[in-house]
Amino acid sequence: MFDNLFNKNKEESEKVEEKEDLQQEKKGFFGRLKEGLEKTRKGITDKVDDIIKHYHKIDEELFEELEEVLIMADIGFETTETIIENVKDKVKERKLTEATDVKDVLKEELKERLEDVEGDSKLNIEPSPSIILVVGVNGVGKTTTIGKLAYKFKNNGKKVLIAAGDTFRAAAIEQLNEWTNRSNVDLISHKEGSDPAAVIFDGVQAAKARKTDILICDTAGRLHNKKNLMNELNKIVRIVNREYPDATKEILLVVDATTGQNAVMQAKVFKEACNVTGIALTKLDGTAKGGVIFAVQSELNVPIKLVGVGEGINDLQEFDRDNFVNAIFPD
Ligand SMILES: Nc1nc2c(ncn2[C@@H]2O[C@H](COP(=O)(O)OP(=O)(O)O)[C@@H](O)[C@H]2O)c(=O)[nH]1
Ligand SMILES: [Mg+2]
Repeated sequence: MFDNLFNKNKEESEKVEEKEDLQQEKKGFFGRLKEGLEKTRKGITDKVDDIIKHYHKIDEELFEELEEVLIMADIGFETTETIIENVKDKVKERKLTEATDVKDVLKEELKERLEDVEGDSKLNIEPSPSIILVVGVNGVGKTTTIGKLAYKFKNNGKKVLIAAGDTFRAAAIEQLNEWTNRSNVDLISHKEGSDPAAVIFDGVQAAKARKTDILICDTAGRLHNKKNLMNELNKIVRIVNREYPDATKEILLVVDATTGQNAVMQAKVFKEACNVTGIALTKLDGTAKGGVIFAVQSELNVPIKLVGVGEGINDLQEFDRDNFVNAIFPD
């Protein structure tokens, strides 16, 4: 009888879990994004709303306060200046006078700023075979992003292989091993301290032999010696170009949104060293400084391709500028 009772409870708790999964599903991508951007939304929209309430009519001081909010949200000085100038122009052009009208113009302007970049916001993975080289300083979320990507690609029916190019710490290889076990994809690794370029070389040979669709390469990100790091990256890029000339290539730079303007600086350093083709902005869930996305994109002129909004395997999204701005400024 107790057994029965226990089983019944178990069944019920399984039902509850199923329901929670379903709710999670229903929340969907936009819901997840909105949740992930909650701090940024509070930092920007709530303050913008306060300003609008305070002013009623549009005037110069309103713009000054607006500017302050954008700078506080780490949109960056230059980018903020441009945004404010353009909003002012549009307000004038359209002969708007009510403070409440400013919000829509600002929203429109933010979307346009995110559009203003060369290149596509889709990852370069077609046609197969393709290779994604993931670069960025330590701790920004490279390995986590690779784990999430591998899972996503695998679920889309792709044949995925990962190369553990961060040979600097044994823990980095082990961490990748755990992610690959979760998504059931293969991993090419050497022992700690070995030559990262040799790992990538082996990864490419294995990808060819196994007819892999997408090879994702992790790399080390020690920035205390910028020159060495950049030499190492150059060597890896050379090997990839030589050994896998026909593969579709993506050099994905990962930057951490919680570091604010530092993310912009890091991105500039990496862009100098290799031909970065896309940016993944991580940890947006942990910061009110999500506005840094505007600074990164406009100051680098490299498209943002992915955003990380949590530590879970599903918390990586393809970047969509309309969704992003709508999540910060819900109607
Ligand atoms: N909250 C949050 N944490 C993240 C995100 N992406 C990565 N992390 C965490 O950031 C830490 C460093 O990530 P890791 O992938 O090891 O960085 P790496 O050194 O660049 O490979 C880990 O604790 C991750 O769980 C994200 O989008 N949101
Ligand atoms: Mg790592």
